[in-house]
Amino acid sequence: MLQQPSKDTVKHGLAAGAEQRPERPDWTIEQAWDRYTPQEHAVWRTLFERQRKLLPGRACDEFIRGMDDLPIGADEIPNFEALSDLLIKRTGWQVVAVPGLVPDDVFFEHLANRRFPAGQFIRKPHELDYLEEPDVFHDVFGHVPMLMNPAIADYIQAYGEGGLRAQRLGVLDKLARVYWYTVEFGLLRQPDGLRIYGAGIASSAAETVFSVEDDSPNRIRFELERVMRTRYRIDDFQETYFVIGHLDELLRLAQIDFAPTYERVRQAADLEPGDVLDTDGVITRGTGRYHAAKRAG
Ligand code: HBI
Ligand code: FE
Repeated sequence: MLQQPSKDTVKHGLAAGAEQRPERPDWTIEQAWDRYTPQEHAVWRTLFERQRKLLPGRACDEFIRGMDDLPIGADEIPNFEALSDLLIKRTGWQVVAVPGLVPDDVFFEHLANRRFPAGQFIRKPHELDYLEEPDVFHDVFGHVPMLMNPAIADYIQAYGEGGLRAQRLGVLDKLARVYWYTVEFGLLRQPDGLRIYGAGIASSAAETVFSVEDDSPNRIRFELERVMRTRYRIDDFQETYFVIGHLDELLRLAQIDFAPTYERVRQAADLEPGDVLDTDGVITRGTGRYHAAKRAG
């Protein structure tokens, strides 16, 4: 058996999904907001309060502002229609409910059309720190505030379009790494320090602190080809975080043709999550202590 991982992460594995048969071809379901129980709203509150204390000074300004502007609070699981009403005015995005992980092509099709598929369910009280599939807390608390930002909004749409292309080219694993190390686990260099913009971090109490304060992980300047070559961990904290200088960098990334980069990356060897290269723009060289201790058991 796998050891129970200690972090609140979600397993966004490749070729995911599909143990249930969808009723609709796009896999959406009703949110059925009225059917959440008081216990489910209470789980939301616990997670929300915990992150509310941790994120100021650790999450980027755009995340905090996005959260402030949205109808997201401690008291109840947000209503997707209310979120969509505001989001659509800001950046043209909507939030739709799905049962959990959906197949890659279905996921990309939604993103390409500015629909963010959010897990309808919420984790159980005994799963506060770890779950296998993205739930409403990860998807709404983690992702939706950044969808209020025009650069991220365009970037995630481009990822959906690029995902369909990458599938045809047989390089989806490479593109998925870019999503992972930006949208999910990205850090941003603000004038006042390194800040979180990735949803996988922002929805995790322990990784919120680990990613910006611990001396264990590497923090390396984001570089497209470098990131495409780098494997990632789905069941524990990242060994390396990639840092962008500005959210507009993602916009530029959304506009370039990845095809020549895929070709170069195909020729190059994959890198392990903790590798550091001479050519890297190293911001902090991690001690590796956390993962070394885990490997030692
Ligand atoms: N489905 N609901 C959901 N959320 C995801 O983040 C997701 C998914 N299906 C596939 C997937 N992610 C990844 O495999 C792609 O980003 C590559
Ligand atoms: Fe996610």
